[in-house]
Amino acid sequence: MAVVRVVLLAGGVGGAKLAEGLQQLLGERLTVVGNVGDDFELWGLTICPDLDTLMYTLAGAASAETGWGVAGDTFAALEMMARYGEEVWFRLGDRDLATHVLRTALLRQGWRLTEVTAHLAARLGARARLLPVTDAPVRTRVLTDEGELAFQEYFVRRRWQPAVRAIRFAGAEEARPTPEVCSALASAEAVVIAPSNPFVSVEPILAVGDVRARLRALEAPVVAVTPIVGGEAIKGPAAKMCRELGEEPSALAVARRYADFIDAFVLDARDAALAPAVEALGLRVVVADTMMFDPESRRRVARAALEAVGVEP
Ligand code: FO1
Repeated sequence: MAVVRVVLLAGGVGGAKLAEGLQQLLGERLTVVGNVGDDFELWGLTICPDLDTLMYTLAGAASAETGWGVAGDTFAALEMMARYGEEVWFRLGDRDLATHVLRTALLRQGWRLTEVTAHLAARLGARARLLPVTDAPVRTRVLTDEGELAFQEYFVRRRWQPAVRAIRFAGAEEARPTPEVCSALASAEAVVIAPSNPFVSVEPILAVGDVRARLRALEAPVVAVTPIVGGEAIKGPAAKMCRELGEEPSALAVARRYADFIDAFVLDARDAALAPAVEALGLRVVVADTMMFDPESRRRVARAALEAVGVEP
């Protein structure tokens, strides 16, 4: 049987569910390229929330309640930080903390983020390959009606309440996708765009160097799975951001944002009426139930995405 290699571009929680579904079908033939725009530094530690969410989910170690962090984690270190008078709005668990301590130590020894991520993910037991899109620092900055905020300040501290006026990815233009990302894309039979937030999870990946141009030039088909169903985000602020940035929140709006580099689009069954409008963008449409709440439904959505680009796992 031919070896099928698939690359998934993904943000955090929503992307991780599809990553896990694809991993069930493809195992090590799956490469997941993660967003680093929401990375930040806290107490001298390098924190990579989306890479960690992907890693914990692929390794079966993610918290089922939140989708991020480690299952069964405790917060003793954070309680101690609070006693020292530190702000503790970012809930770093004790086990999760070990990830950040080790990552930071290895980076200080000169490892690339790509190498650190591969090491941690392999030791935890992820089967798919996990790659940061770049080893260079890229930081998502959200311009709101309360001024410009670092991504986690906007997302976690302010619970995505300030109205968004614009978003920029500091460092993305100068950053380059890693050689590992470039060769994974070049040898992929298909590329899948996860149902992650287009504005702050997928676009910071596309904004790194020439990633978007590479996808546009790719011979292999590219398919995106909708993150918006019935005009609402499956999770998080995607629909709210859409409205604040002057767009109608819909799966069609997402398909339009990606139309220059995708070939196919997976619509949710509840949005089946949008199929002709998405097809009019020149895209092949597959209509499926896109809800992912257990291993079986994750596998089902993964299958729909592969079917949309004619890949048989
Ligand atoms: N998200 C929250 O809403 N609150 C938190 O306290 C929080 C802590 C956290 C710790 C580690 C980690 O890897 C992720 C964490 N997240 C938290 C999730 C995260 O920051 C966002 O979901 C992503 O950055 C958006 O994709």
